[in-house]
Amino acid sequence: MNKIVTIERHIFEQQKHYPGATGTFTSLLYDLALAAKLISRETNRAGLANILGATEGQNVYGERQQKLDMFADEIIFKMNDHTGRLCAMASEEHDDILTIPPHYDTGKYVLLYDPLDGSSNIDVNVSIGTIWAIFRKVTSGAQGTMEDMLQPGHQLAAAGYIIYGSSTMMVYSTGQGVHGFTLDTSVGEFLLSHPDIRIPNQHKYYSVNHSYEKYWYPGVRRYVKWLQGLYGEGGKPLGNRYIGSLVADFHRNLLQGGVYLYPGDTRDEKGYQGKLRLTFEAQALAFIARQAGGYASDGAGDILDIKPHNLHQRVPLFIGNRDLVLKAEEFIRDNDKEWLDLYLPFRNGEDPTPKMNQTKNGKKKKKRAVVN
Ligand code: AHM
Ligand code: MG
Repeated sequence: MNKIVTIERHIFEQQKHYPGATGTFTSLLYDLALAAKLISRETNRAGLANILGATEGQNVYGERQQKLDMFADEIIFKMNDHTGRLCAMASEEHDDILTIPPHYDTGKYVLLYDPLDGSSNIDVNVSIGTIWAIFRKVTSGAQGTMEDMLQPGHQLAAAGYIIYGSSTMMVYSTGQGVHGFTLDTSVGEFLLSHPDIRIPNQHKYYSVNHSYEKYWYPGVRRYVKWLQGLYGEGGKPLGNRYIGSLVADFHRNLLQGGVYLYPGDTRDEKGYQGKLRLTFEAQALAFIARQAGGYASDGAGDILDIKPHNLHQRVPLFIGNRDLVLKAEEFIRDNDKEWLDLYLPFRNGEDPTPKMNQTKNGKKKKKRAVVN
C-alpha cells in the first residue's frame, strides 16, 4: 500500500520549505480545504434537491439548489472572515472588496475566489469548480485595499481549484509544484492522489467553444485549424473536448496534455477583452499551469505579467502546454494586428469601458449582501 497523506499533513510538510513561517498560511489552506468539503457536500445533493423538497412539502433544498453558487460564496466568506488570517476578500459574485467585519482581527493575506465557476452546468449534473488565489498584503493598515487585490499573478503566494466531478478534487500550489487531492467522502478527508503534477509533453486535447468561430479573429481561426491538422504542416489532429466549465476543461488538459482557449473576439464592442475574469479565474490557473510546466497567455503575453486595473477585468485565455500556447501567440502576432491594436492598451491599463460592473446584457449587476 502507498503512503497515505492527508491534505492537512501535506500542507504542514510544505510549510517546512518556508523558514520563518508562522503557520498562518498553513491554516488558511486548511480552511479552504474545509470549505471545499462543505461545498462538495452541497453540490452532491443538488440532484436530489427537488425530490427531497417535495417529500418534505417545502422546497427547502430546491431553493438551495438554485442558489448553490451563493451558498459557495457565503461558505468561503464565512470560513475566512473571523480567522485573523485575511485582511480582505473578493469574490466574482460581488462588485466590491469584501471587508473583514470590524470586530474580527485582520491578517496579512487577501483571498480572491470564484465560488462556483461554470454554474450553468449545475442543473445538468456536469462538473463545476471553485477557483481561489492568495496574495500577500502589500499596503500598510489593517484592512486590505484594492491595491492588495490588483497584483500581477507572478506575485501570488498560492492558488488552487476544487473540481466537483465524478469525485471531488482539490489541486493547489504554493510555488512548490502542483499537488492534487481526492476527497474520500467516507472519511471526509482529502487524500494525496496526484503528487507533483506535470503537464504531459504529449498533447491530447484542445478545448474551445467552436460555436463562436464566426466571431474569431483570423489568427485564432487559423490556430484552431492548425490544432486540427488542417493548417500549416498538417499534423495529427488533437481531440476536441469542451465542457464549458473552465476548471474541468483545464483539469483534464493539465492531466492529459493540451490547450484551452477562450480568445478575444468580435462578438460585440467588448468582445476583444475575452470573457473570463483575470483576477478570479485566469491568474490562479495560470499560476498552476506555470508550476506544472505549462503556460498561460492572453494571446499577447504572459497572463502572470498583467497588472489588473479592475477587480472584474476580463481577459482572453490560452492555457496548457507551453509550446501550444506559444504557437497561439505566434498566430496572433502574425495575423491579428486589428485585435492587438484594440487589446494592448487595455492590457496595459487603459480601461476604455469604465462600466465594468455591468453584466453581459448591459444591466447593472445586483450587489449581493454579504452576511457579516
Ligand atoms: P461563469 O463564471 O459565468 O460560470 O462563466 C465562466 C465559464 C467558464 O467556466 C467556461 O469555460 C466558460 O464560461 C464557458 O463559456 P461559453 O458558454 O461562452 O463557452
Ligand atoms: Mg466564473
